[in-house]
Amino acid sequence: NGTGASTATDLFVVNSPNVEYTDNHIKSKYTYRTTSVTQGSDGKYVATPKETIYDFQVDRKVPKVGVMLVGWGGNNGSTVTAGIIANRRGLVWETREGKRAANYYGSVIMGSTVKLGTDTKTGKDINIPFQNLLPMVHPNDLVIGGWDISGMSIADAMDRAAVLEPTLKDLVRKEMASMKPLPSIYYPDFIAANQEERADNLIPGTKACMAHVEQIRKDIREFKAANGLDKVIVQWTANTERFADIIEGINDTADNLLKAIESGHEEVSPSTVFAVACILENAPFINGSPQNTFVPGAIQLAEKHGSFIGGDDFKSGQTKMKSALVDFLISAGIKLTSIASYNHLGNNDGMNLSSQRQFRSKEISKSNVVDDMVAANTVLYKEGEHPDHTVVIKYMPAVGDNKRALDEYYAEIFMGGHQTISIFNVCEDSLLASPLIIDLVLVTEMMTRIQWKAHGADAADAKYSGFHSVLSVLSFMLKAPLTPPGTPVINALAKQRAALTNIFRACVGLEPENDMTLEHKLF
Ligand code: NAI
Ligand code: DG6
Repeated sequence: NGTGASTATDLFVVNSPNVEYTDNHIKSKYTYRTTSVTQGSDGKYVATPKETIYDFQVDRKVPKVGVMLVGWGGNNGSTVTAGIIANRRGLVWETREGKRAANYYGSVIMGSTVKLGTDTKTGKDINIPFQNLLPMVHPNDLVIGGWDISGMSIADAMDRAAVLEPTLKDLVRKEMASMKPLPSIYYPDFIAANQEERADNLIPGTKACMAHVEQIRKDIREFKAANGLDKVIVQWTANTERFADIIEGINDTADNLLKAIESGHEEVSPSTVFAVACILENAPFINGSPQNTFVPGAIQLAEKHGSFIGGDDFKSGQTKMKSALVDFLISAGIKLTSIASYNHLGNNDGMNLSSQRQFRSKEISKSNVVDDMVAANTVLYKEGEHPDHTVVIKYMPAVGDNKRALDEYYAEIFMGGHQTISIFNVCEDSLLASPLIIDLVLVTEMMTRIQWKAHGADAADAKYSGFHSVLSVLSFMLKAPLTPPGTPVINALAKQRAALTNIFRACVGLEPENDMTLEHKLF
């Protein structure tokens, strides 16, 4: 139990013989119900209901948590920092539309609710804030730090980002002026050449080496000690890098990756060096950008050390809309035939992405987001058939962080007809990404306090384990969800949210939200 730990006050208790509350834990015995399917030689499926019983154990002590952002001085880094300070201090500021108060809109954990159940008297749904489903860390309590290759204070970085209202910036500037990013590693070949000018805060060396890994580990340890933290979670919100080549003997296994870092191989990216340092330090590491930070060797290393990793690429506006809309169209039986996704933006992210190799990383992560929904509908799509899908990104300095995203969805409807849906989405990119950064921290931290074991004959001897190192439960917030090797990727937004909600519900012994509402249908 660390310095700042506190026990969360529960908003509800579960009244069930399968749930036990102790001072330190919530324990649940949970029956996981699935359906096993086999196909006979006649082509007929046989579906067999299956039950697996798990014991879950949730640590109720809420730890004191630090977040270290790689790319702290960027638009996302400075905006999320100002946002947390504003919330912590309950700030209110003037805008031309009147007063505005700090909020956590856009955070699924802080801004949305989940159904707890149905009121016995009125029959109405009782909904509670998502944050109260389990004893979670409050974002106001997060201690923020991080690295940036640009040495600007986070206050100056906030001005450079040009995202927040001047009146709000004035209220947080003093506190943020004392926040200085730690020097970082810069291997120029991985990000656009147009970023060179801001690289003035560097750890010496321009390719991977163990000294870089050790420096990052030391930074994490020192940040933890200086702030009396129980845990540190690290997130990459730095520039999009180009993809690293996957090379046999270099980054294909954990041992090879460590050797490649030792020998200074040029194909190891800065983000992979950060990931390796975090894995070795047992600090969860989340990749908010699209590049393949988690080369096979990095995933294997995380598995070996039981360290949590998650990624890739924050799913903020255009793609979040896409993973909801495509789910709607295809699950409604409408045959989506093409998606044209265009956007332009004028912030530093846009400038970096104006370089082809960095754009390519983003193009990949933005393009694969409908695959599972298409593959699941064998009525509309033949095997291998796929809607056309184009992704265009243009750098337009004048619009700054106010990204414009235009999408055209073209579909085939009943009897050869067509439906065209056009979307024009305009908003500050960093104001969408910041709450995701918070959600990723809160959920990741929570996952470090959930353990499970199979409930069987030898259950008494069985030890609890953590979830798999690759936290696919974070996928609601990410464009190209990383999943444990060999497991399916789910992009459909509603399924991603259901997985998150229902895993949390299982931990307190509640059934999944099934939306059948039979109580209102069978009288
Ligand atoms: P930004 O360009 O404003 O910030 C990136 C920061 O990273 C810069 O301050 C830069 O100096 C720093 N940096 C670059 N390489 C570094 C390194 N090796 N170590 C430490 N710092 C380094 O970009 P922004 O808008 O904050 O976005 C950050 C990342 O998040 C980008 O990769 C972007 O593609 C990704 N992203 C952003 C979304 C959004 O809605 N804003 C959504 C999805 C992903
Ligand atoms: C332009 O596409 C810049 C990108 O960094 C995006 O703004 C970012 O990836 C968010 O994309 P989306 O599709 O989730 O809105």
